[in-house]
Amino acid sequence: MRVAIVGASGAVGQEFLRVLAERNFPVDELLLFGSPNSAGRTYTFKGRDYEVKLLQENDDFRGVDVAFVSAGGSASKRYAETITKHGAVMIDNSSAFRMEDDVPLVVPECNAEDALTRPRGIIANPNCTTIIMVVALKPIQALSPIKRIRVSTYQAASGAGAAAMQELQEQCRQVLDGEEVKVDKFPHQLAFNMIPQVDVFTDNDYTKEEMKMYYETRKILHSDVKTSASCVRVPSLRSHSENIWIETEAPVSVEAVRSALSAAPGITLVDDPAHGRYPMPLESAGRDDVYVGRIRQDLADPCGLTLWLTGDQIRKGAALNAVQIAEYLIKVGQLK
Ligand code: 2RA
Repeated sequence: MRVAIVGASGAVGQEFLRVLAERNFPVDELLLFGSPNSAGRTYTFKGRDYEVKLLQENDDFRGVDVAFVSAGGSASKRYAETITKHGAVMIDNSSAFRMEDDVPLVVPECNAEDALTRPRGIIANPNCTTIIMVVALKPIQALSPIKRIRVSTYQAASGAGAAAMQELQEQCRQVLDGEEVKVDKFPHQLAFNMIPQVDVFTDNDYTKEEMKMYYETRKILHSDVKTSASCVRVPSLRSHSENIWIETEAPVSVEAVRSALSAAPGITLVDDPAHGRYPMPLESAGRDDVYVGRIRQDLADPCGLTLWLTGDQIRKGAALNAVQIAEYLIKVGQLK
């Protein structure tokens, strides 16, 4: 298979290389693309060096079977035609196409079949916070439809990219060394702080990140569920966390939820409060699964449940989810 990675130097681009190698994805030929800043760099994949080519409007994607794209929304929009015109399946990590009717928005554990119909050759990867939430909610939805979701996120620096992770580490050092703290990738100092803003504010005073959770969840779960999200950037390095309150149509017991989640793909249940066992971002960082715990009845709502989860934003929240979509297409014979 001819595989392309667009945005190869970014945090997600680098994770694509690791995930493809670890999962032994059938790569016969690999092409790396990037901006003028990253063109010319070399990266190693399975012992071979590959040079990043400049992404431009030409025929470089002729013969490419699948392109994993993570270079930002404007690059995705600008180069979608270039990437797909010779038949490549474009799996796009940006928000550019997620809510378009003719672009499926896919989390394989929830709606893999949606990937089969893609008139524009594009499949969108949802936002990381949505992905890790719906993986945990899908098995509960099968017990009783979910009417309402309230969620507070605790998002790691990794969500803002590799340079932002670096900035958090630098800021920590600057604080500890008594130096001036430099702020560039975040709206405020993140070190020893929390910022109740991820992405920009929209007209209703929710941020774009919060509205993504509202709209994307409905599209993936094929449901008119309403989600009210508060998204917060916290000073952890990678792996997002979420506290979720859901309201189901009929009451669902904690035991039924635990057993559904234990049997569900992509989830590790860590829910043993008596022994202080619950998911934490340090433990889920670098791992594939979404970790779920603290499952309990909502004291304020007889049809309500509360749960806590952590999931690696770069992995399941981005690169791994995209690769799993491609693996599904191979399984059903839509990618050779
Ligand atoms: C963030 N969700 O954490 C974003 C990345 N897609 O900033």
